[in-house]
Amino acid sequence: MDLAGLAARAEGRAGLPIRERDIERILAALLAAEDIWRIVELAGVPVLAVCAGLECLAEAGWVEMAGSAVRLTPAGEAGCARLRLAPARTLACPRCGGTGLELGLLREIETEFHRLAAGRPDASQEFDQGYVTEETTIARIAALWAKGDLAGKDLLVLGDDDLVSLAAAVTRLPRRVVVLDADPRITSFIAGVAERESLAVEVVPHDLRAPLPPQLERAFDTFACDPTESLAGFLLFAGRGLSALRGPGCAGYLGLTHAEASLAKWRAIQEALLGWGAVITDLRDGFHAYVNWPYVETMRAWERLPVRRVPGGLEPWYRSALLRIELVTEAEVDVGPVEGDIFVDDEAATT
Ligand code: SPD
Repeated sequence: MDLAGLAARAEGRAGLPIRERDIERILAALLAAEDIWRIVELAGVPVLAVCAGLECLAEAGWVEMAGSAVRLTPAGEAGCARLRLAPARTLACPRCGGTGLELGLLREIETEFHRLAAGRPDASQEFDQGYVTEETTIARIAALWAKGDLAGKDLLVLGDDDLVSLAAAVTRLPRRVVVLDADPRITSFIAGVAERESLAVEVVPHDLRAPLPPQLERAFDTFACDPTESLAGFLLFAGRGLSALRGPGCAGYLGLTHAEASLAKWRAIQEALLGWGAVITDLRDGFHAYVNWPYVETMRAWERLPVRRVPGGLEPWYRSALLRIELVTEAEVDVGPVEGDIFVDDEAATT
């Protein structure tokens, strides 16, 4: 089998960058799993690239679909052995789940946060929402704290279906917490909980396609967000966040997947961040785990899946890296108002 040729065929079909190494990753995932969502997670390749790769592998006789399972055929198994491919492994630490953080000091906060988050709004497709597990939100807070970006700092949260603003405020560590969101269900939920629980959270209804209100520019030490993953959407969130920072030494936290972002997109993002005066200081792949959202059957990738199965149970398949960036110069961001859809590009799968 010519993997490079197969990758080129898959790339032509999907209209996405797909390399020989991506096909190897898909094969390694197939050696470890038969469930399509687990294959996507283990492969670490955009969902739509996995779909195109599996289609081409099936045409080559290496893969077959059996009910809801996706399997290597005997020819595929023999081919993987010839290529000396090993089953994909996460090898995540069982104690921290791969975050690298000990949450001991935050366990009480986590219990409190579960109580505050009860009754939260469902993830809405209109805003490309899909929130992280509550343990992940607490781990994100722990990451900010451990890096000195939480205690005594002014924190801006841009888009907050993850309820980071509430988790931050409940620690009573930040000096100020401001949250922006375009979804009125999210802003009223956060404002309601904050008022009921006497938490200092300032809630500002705001659509990030518009520049920040002037009083929020250059006013924060830290920003946090989990952007939509189209290149334009991701850079919009990152650019608005950077323009909210006071200057060098201030930091931003973002989530970035492999499920909707090829390494070509990762590169474009990293180039933009460098150009804006920021560097990536920390990158923890697979840090964020997401709760399965309720609109799988209407999301963009559904029709292209080789087997259509709604992810079951509580086991997350959608994960993202935690990126911490820090300004080393004044932010040099010039992102004006944006119109129209910010959620879809060629690699978007879950919008
Ligand atoms: N569309 C459902 C999943 C949305 C998750 N958004 C966060 C992506 C990580 N940046």
